[in-house]
Order: sequence, then structure tokens, then C-alpha cells
Amino acid sequence: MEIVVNSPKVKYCDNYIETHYDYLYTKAEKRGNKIEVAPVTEHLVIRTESKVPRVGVMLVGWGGNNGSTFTAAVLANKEGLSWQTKKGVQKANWYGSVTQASTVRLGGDVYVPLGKLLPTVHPDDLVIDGWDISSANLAEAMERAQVLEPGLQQQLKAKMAALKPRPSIYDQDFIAANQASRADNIIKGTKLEQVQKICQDIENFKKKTNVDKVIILWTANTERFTEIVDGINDTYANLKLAISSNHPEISPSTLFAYAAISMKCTYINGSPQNTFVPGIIEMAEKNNVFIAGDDFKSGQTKIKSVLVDFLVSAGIKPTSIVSYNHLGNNDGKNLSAPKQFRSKEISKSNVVDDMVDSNDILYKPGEKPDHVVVIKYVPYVGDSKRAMDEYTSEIMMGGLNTIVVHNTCEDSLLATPIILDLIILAELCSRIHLKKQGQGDREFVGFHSVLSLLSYLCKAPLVPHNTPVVNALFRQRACIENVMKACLGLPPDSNMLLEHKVP
Ligand code: NAI
Ligand code: DG6
Repeated sequence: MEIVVNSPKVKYCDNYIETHYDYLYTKAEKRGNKIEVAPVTEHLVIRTESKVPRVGVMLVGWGGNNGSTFTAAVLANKEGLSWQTKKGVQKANWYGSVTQASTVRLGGDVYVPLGKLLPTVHPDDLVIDGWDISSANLAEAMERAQVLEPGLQQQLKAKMAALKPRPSIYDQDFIAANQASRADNIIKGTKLEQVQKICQDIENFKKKTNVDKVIILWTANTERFTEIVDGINDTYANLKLAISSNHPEISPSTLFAYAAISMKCTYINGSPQNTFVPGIIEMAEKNNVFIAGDDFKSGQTKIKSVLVDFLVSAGIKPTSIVSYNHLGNNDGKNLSAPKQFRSKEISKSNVVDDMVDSNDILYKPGEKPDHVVVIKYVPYVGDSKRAMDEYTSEIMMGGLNTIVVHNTCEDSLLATPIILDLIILAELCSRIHLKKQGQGDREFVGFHSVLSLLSYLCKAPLVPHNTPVVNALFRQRACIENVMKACLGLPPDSNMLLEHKVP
């Protein structure tokens, strides 16, 4: 179905859609006892390139549960596969993907798939490649992951067996020691040589497949946090020197991000570690390359960022949030090591800050709910993660409200559609350019290198320096939807429905 906007402010040109868009927002400032507020209108011209490029995706950690499940899901959907389960026949789908399986209200009761609002890459057209420290081919990786039904694995086996991860950068100091046994596919050499090899791999993939753009996404094991060291990774120039001198505090993921940016490829971090040290952020900004992350927001955190938003905006005060997880996949094994667990603990713990800070009736300055995160490795449950949360909140007159949630989530089946959305939306963002109206010949500019628009998909959203972090899920989703609507000259859905309320 085609969406055609009838408006004098929207032009469909050969190569792009152009809109003259009035961006309305409110400026508010506290001055002593007074709050000064003013509505602001910015008159923008927004151009969205309409030609969808051929996109290549290179996954770091390709042979893991997410990497193999993502690859299998792309193939299964492309080929329209179905397989027998004890409940009947199951067909491949993209449930859990906002771009493929969620809709947006245009007007009245007309809804369209979010991913169809603007021209976006079709999942079937993605070309996939990647790296892994384990040499298993993708069929072996899929079997090892124990995520997909045997009837589907069987049908995919031959195609998946032909896919083999490229050797990768392994540094025992950054992932858990318990991963050593699978590390048989490694790039040797100095850090500079390793970066050069990754750049050659990207170049080789581009040439081999003839893709127009390559997006690189880390779905490898969680690393420990990197120390931010003055003179080493604090600036782009220092990082460059530190790589040349083989400094030990530069992580494999930072080397991947460095290589990706130098090859002008968008780099997305699906794990919690601080790959994006200040030197990488500066490098991305200077090179005008997108970076996004951190850590896929899949199950427990997604619910948390809805529930706490609901409680705080209902005037109820969450005072204690306790989150237990147990899981038995290789991610859980890696996270059973203290330093890698710490990275995940940090990422999972800061996810309610913006909601708490928004309500000074409930919380004094600096006051936060107690928030505890526990993760345990229980091999038997495999990829079926169990997440148990207890939310205790103060209600009226000293009363207490306790909500307990038990969430059994097949981890990689939740993460895979998020990987797809990150790729599709990051690519779309690279085709959107804006300028203020009346700026004549002035160049259009793209979004900031730190692509905060992808916050919806990330537990610990990375945002440009000195800009707000939004964790509340529906605000994050509204951002994606409304930016896409703006590209079509359509207003955000205000939900006022005044057209039905005034006679
Ligand atoms: P996994 O352990 O099954 O896969 C990770 C893969 O990365 C393994 O095949 C491993 O050999 C490989 N690897 C490790 N270091 C590497 C390196 N330096 N270069 C290349 N490959 C490397 O884990 P899974 O379940 O696929 O998760 C991947 C990452 O995504 C983890 O960091 C996890 O914390 C994160 N994540 C997963 C979510 C989920 O719901 N599945 C949600 C949020 C984040
Ligand atoms: C333990 O929680 C393992 C983690 O890798 C999670 O499965 C993953 O980070 C998903 O977390 P969440 O909170 O988004 O469900």
C-alpha cells in the first residue's frame, strides 16, 4: 500500500520527499520562584532520500545466539518458511519488531505499519556477514544456540552451513575467562594490525556483495568496562596513538568501533560495555558517522521502562525495585563473571532515572528508589530467561503497593527483532537531512553522530553530550513515530481527538 500525503507543504521529487515542517515545542526556564514558558515554532525543511540502498550488515559475535537467530530469521522470512510444532504449523514472522510488526495511526482509524511510513530497507534484502572468535559455521552455531525449533533448523541447515564467521579480535582481559574454550578463530597481531584487518574485511565484504552501505553491530559477549584514562582514550588523537602503541586498555569493541568509523560505517553497540569512550565519540563526530547504543532493551527493562513511567506519572512513588534474572545461555555464562556482570548491572540500573527526576512531588532532589539487579547462570534453562521483579511503591497515607512480575522470555527471540529495527532505523536516519526554512543555499545537515533516536531499542541510550536521556518507553517510541511523520509533513498524534469532542 502506498501512502500519499496531500499537502502544499509536501513535495515528492525524483530522489527525495521534501516537507516544509513547523516543529512546535515549549521552552521553559526556572528563574527563582518563577517558571518562564514560551511556545516555540521552528520552520524546517526536511528531506528524506527515497531511494533505498542495498544494505550489508556485519555482526560482531555472528556465531552467538543472537547472531545465528538473526541470520536464520532473515532467511526464514525471506523464504516464507513454516514448520511443524506441537501446537500446529508455525510460519516465519517478525513479531517483536516495531518496524515490521507494529502500526502507527495516521488519522481516524487508518493505521499503517511503522516501517512503511517512509521508504525503508526490506529485511529480505539485507546481506549478512560478520566475525566471531568461535569458528563454528552458522548451522553449527544455530544448533548450539538451541533457540529455534528443529523443523526450522533442518530447513535452514544447508544455507546456514555455508556461512562462516571471519576471525575476530580476542582479548581475555575484556570478556569472561569462561569463554576461552570457544576462542579458536582469532586475528593475531598488534591492535593496529587488528584494526587494519577489520577494515580489510569491511572492504572485502563491500566488494564481494556490491552493497551500497555497511552497518556494523556488536552482538558479541559483554566486555568489562574500559577505564577512561587521560592521554589514552579521552580524545580521538590520543586513542589513535594508543592503538598504535598497542595500549592494553583499548577493548576489542572499541577497536571495532574505530575500524567501522574509519570506514564510514554506522556502528551499533548491542551490549552494555562502554565501547564509546570519549575518543570514539569525538572520532564519530569529526567523521560524521553514526554511532548508537548501548545494550538491546529486550524484556525485563522494557517492562520496567513502562511500569515505572506508569507509576510515577500516576503519582505513585516506587521506592524499591528488585530484579532477579536467571538464564542458561552463553550470555548468562559470560555474565557469571563479576566484571562482565558489573557492566550489565550498570546498564540495567539507570533505566528509571529520567522518570524519577521528572517528579519532585514524589522525590526530593537526588532521591532514588532502591534498585537491585541480580543475574544468575542456570545452564538448564538455556535461552529461556526468567526475570522476576518486585516493585514496591508508596501510595496514599503511607500505604504500600507491591507489584510482582514474572517474565519468561526467550532471550534471543526478543533480541533478534530489535537488531533488525536498529539496522533499519539507523539506515533510514542516514537518509534524512534538515535545515531551517529561509536558509537559501545553506547545506542540509543530518542527525548528530550520536543517534539518540534509537533510544527505544537500547537499555542505556547514548545521547549527544549535554542532551536529555529518555528511558520511558512510550516517549522513546513517540520520538521515532513523530520524526517519521515529520518527514511526511504530518503532525504528531496529540491524542486530543478534539475533532470528536467539539460539536
Ligand atoms: P552469545 O554468547 O550467544 O553470543 C556472543 C558471541 O560473541 C559468541 O558466539 C562469542 O563467541 C562471540 N564473541 C565474543 N567475543 C567476541 C569478539 N571479540 N569478537 C567476535 N565475536 C566474539 O550471546 P547472545 O545471547 O547472542 O548475546 C550477545 C550480546 O547481546 C551479549 O553481550 C548480551 O549481553 C547482549 N544482549 C542480549 C540480549 C538478549 O535478549 N539476548 C539483550 C540485551 C543485550
Ligand atoms: C541477563 O539479564 C542477561 C541479559 O543479557 C539480558 O537477557 C538482556 O540484557 C536483556 O535484558 P532486559 O532487561 O532488556 O530483558
